[in-house]
Amino acid sequence: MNQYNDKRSKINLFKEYGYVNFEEEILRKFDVDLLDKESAETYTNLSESHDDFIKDSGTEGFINLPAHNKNSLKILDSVVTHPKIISFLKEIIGSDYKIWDISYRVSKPGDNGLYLHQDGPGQLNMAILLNDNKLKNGNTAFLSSSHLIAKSQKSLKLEVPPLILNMFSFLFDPLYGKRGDIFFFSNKTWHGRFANKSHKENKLIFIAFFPKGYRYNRPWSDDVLERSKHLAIKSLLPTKNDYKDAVDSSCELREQGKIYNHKDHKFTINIESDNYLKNNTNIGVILKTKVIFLKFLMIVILFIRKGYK
Ligand SMILES: O=C(O)CCC(=O)C(=O)O
Repeated sequence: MNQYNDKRSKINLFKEYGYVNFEEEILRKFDVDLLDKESAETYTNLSESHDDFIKDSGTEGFINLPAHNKNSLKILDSVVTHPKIISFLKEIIGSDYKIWDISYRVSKPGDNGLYLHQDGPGQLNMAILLNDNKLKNGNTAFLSSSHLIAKSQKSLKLEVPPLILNMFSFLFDPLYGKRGDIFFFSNKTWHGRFANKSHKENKLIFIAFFPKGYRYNRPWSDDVLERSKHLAIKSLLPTKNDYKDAVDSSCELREQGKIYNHKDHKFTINIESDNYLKNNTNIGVILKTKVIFLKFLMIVILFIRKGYK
């Protein structure tokens, strides 16, 4: 069962599956074209030795998009201040959130994909699709509803390698959509990336939102903050002071049971609590079966590796 034929509200779908395609016309075609064209140009011209260049298990791209692409801030401003997006964010992440990362990612033909993992607590990613993708090729893969599993993926030793993810791709659901779509996923949902066996690149922009009091990576430069000063997005871009006062959102917090809670936090932090999960959610038989099957595969891999030593 996946959500693509499910007609319930986006908020309810997100809470149940751990991801949702917004399927609303939020971005104008003109703006998507501009984002795509300028990001691709920056990526082509950026030196691989630049701090912002990403070369990571098959994906490439760069972080810190507004620092490189002067037009992007205005376009992203129109997305994150759209009333439908604001009401979704408020319900899912709480009323006081910040954007700590905006990156451009390209999965190239031949990319072998990315292992299944979780990210730090609270993180909510928005993806802007820069091409249609209705197949499983170079796009993010999700184990549906796995954000509702109380134990961490790490503690269950289920960080499945890309080979297994691709061999048993029917277990996972893709980040599906068409060019210009807005997609959200909880970074607690077990996710990785399908191999790119096509001849086309899969490109998107990731915007990483974090709830009040959390931080990630580094604050925005004075240059980006200055350029955003007449835009509403400015209040969402963390400064050096926000960085100083915040907790680093890392997987270690989850492993150590040190989740920072605030009364303004909502779903993305609530799902870090065993009590919340016990009282509000239910793990279905399909998910349980998939997890048991993945565990079995991981034991087989361990066994084979030992045999080769
Ligand atoms: O590249 C992707 O599709 C997934 C990226 C991802 O898993 C991550 O940034 O945590």
